[in-house]
Amino acid sequence: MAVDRWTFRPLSLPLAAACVVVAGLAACISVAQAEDVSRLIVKFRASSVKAALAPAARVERLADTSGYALRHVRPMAEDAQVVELGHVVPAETAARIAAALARDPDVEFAEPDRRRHPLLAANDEFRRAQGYLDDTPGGISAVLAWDITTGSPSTVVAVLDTGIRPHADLAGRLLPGYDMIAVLEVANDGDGRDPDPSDPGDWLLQSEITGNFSDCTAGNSSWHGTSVAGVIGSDSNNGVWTTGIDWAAKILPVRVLGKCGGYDSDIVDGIAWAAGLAVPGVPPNPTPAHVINMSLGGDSSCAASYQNVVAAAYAHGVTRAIVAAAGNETEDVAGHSPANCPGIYAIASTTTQGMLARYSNFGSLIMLSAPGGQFKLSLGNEGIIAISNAGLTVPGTDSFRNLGGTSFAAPMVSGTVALMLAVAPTLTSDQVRSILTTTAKPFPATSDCTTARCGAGILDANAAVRAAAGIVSTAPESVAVVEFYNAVLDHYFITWAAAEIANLDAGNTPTRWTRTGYGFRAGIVAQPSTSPVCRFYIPPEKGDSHFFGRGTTECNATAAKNPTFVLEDPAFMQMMLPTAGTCPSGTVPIYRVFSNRPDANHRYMTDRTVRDQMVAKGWVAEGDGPDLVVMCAPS
Ligand SMILES: [Ca+2]
Ligand SMILES: [Ca+2]
Ligand SMILES: [Ca+2]
Repeated sequence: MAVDRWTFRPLSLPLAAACVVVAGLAACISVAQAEDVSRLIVKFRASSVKAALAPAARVERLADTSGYALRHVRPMAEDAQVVELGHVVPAETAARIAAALARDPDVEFAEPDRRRHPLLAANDEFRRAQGYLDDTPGGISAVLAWDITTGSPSTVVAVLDTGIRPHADLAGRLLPGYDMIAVLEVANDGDGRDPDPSDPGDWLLQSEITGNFSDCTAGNSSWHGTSVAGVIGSDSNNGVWTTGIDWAAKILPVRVLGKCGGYDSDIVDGIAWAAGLAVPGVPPNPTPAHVINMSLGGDSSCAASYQNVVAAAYAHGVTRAIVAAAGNETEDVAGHSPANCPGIYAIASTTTQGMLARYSNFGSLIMLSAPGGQFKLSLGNEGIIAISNAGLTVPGTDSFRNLGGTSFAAPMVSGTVALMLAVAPTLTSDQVRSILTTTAKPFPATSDCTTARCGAGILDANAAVRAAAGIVSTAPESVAVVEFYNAVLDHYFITWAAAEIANLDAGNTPTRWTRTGYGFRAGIVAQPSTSPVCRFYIPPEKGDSHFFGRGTTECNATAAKNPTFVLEDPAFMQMMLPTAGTCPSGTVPIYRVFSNRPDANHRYMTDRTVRDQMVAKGWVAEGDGPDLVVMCAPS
């Protein structure tokens, strides 16, 4: 049996491990989902034969008899009890669990502990001037989306732009980022590439309009990256400055634009780095971006370097949306890059009335429109009010500006995708694109926009977020388990928990874990046919590892033989067990192999060929029947 073998701990995840130990996985998933439930309210019958037991003991009995992972949290008024579920589940699932528990003779009633929300109305200073956030035909209805989520700090949005100023309304939101500008005269910060993406200013004096800069126009610093970042994710409901679309996501500033713009070589490398791909001479990005915003462009067809990097970025798996401004030339976007590149979300700009903004590019390559303001209007709802900097050349104090351009339409989409990923972190890029286009608001009858000119419609953040949440709740009982490998330790590890996956992807571990590309699906809510798969943490002095045991028999045996093992979760997954080594229909066999080394490790997989390769390397197959099957996963 594998249960008494010592193994090394495959990873150090202080945050995740801690929350697993104390509260089950519910606390580990930093996804704000208004429609998800982690607790129940249970009232036991005063007349029951178990009434003499303490509430915690009655909850334990109820967990035993029902098969659900339940933990007593605290007593409530009127003798009701707050009871924690093992996992965050959709409200409908919680209702089913509650209904099942209510059938227990000891239970008077059981119900989901739902969260109620005020209709969030941000109190920021300029909120009322940010009409594009409103639920109007030309607005993005973010105000309604915030009743579902205001975002997750686990989501990373890269802003490839002029760099960033540490504006007070971005406090706590900025990741370190990188300055990807290699050419000194463009960089304007005295050096080439460096780890500081601060925006030193991109002003151009008339005397500088010569040589490489002869096609540029003299002007003051734009602080463009700070404004774009502010549209996506200003600190919100903090009473000052502006309201962002996502209130929690992290902004990853990648500086690619300096004086007179930026070079493709830097922008392409910026995309690669933001997505988590290797860039020669640049340290790896520890926090790859789920969304990449590029409010930049120029005249050309889509260059091969962009096509390559966009495909590679999506293939790498973290990045789900690469969003680009369509451009401000009142021309077909087909001639403007990178918005015209395959896989890039090309965003046109509409007015508050739902008209195509008079500067906006258009055409059949536009995916979607979003409000982008109009140029040269005085302060008012028609502009995009965004945070900025008061410096005309070098940085000055924090400020705001009234702006217009497709540069500000694109971040509306980026911020919305961040909200979508907060409620549905596993959405694929295809799903994100499909949701955004199918939920877009139709162009008003009076609009000069058609789907041939302005894309599928006007961004509807509310409908998109609700659709994203719906995708989660229609398939709640099966999650993707991701396998990681650590080449230093030669260890494997599996998890489905979003926070753990993000930590591992981000490299927040002493040694690097990478995805193997393998995995399987797992149930997380108990069904009559399933058995819990427990997750033990083996303390450092005993091996420092994780072990996943199948069913109550193996889990109990493991705990009995190894009292120092920490039972992180009695039901990390819910799987079916094989009968005489045969899995039921609708499931696939999971194989388990043991490394058979002092630095013990287990690997779990569905691929028999991979299993046999591991066995050929000296690993030992464990399981039932002639095929040695350990458990059965949803197919
Ligand atoms: Ca530099
Ligand atoms: Ca720099
Ligand atoms: Ca604010």
